[in-house]
Amino acid sequence: MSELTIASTHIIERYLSMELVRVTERAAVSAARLRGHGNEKAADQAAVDAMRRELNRLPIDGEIVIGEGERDEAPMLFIGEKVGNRHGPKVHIAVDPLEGTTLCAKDMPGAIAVMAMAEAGKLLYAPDVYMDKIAIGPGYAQGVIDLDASPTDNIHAMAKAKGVKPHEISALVMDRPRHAKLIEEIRKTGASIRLITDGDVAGVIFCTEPEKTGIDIYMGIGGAPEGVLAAAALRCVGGQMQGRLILDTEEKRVRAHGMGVLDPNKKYDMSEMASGDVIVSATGVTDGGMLSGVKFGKEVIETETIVYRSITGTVRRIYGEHREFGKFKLD
Ligand code: VTB
Repeated sequence: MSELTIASTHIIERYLSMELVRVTERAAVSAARLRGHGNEKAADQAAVDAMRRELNRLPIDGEIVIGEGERDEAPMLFIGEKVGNRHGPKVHIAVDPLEGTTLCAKDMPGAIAVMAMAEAGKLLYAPDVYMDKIAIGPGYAQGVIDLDASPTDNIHAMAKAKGVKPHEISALVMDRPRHAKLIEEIRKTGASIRLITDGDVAGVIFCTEPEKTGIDIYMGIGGAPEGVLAAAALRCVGGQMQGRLILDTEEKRVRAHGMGVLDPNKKYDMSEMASGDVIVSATGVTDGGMLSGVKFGKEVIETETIVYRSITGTVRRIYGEHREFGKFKLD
């Protein structure tokens, strides 16, 4: 068993883990009230409002680095917005108040409310563009996978590292026309593919428990904000991930440059996307493979949350039974 020495000056106070749970619980309950109503915008807005209100109650001097978009396109939780009561540690925050808005609007599996908090400067300041990503779970030698290798080579390397044949490897890919070639190439190796319609934060996290989820490797292009959130979670439990921002227009390159991305082709390693002490919390909105969705009872609202902390590698699953419904109302 490994021993851990934690320098008290270099960590986020651990009680903040529970505070993050409260934040994602509130966002999830607010979004879940609009589950299955076909209105993505309304569900997202409800989650944003709830998350923002709770964040502003926290004893932190926080800044959103991954949020709903840039200031001019997002009235709330925009990149650069200050949150918290300002009486606390300087922290940077990544939020996706409703990851999988379509999943929520259609009441399909896998919508979650998710956020990460780290010491200031430790999360990648990523614009809201696409990111090419590859990820695997813990227990493999560093460098098994490489974003610049072909999908065939990555599947073969993964099979070798796991001690199985390529057809025993299962990849998770988002079901998008842009992935037609990727899917074709993976299938040629004999590996199987689970296609998901949305929600690749959970998709990446699935790789950390292959025995449970059946997923060994994540491949393909999804959102950059979701990439940073997934990297933050993966850092807490181990695993490997690489990502590259897709800055395919001059406008995107200029925007990214303004946020500190000096090399538009840079391949980011997991710990370049999230380093230092990171806490990640996610609460289920709809039922999914990772988390149960919010259950509304007459007397009790039930939530399920998973909270990770990188410095200790602790993962907690917190089942909440909420009896005081007033706290979910926005004042
Ligand atoms: C991606 C993915 C997300 O939306 O951002 C996707 O990372 C948007 O991609 O998990 P498309 O433009 O291809 O739809 C999600 O699926 C949900 O926010």
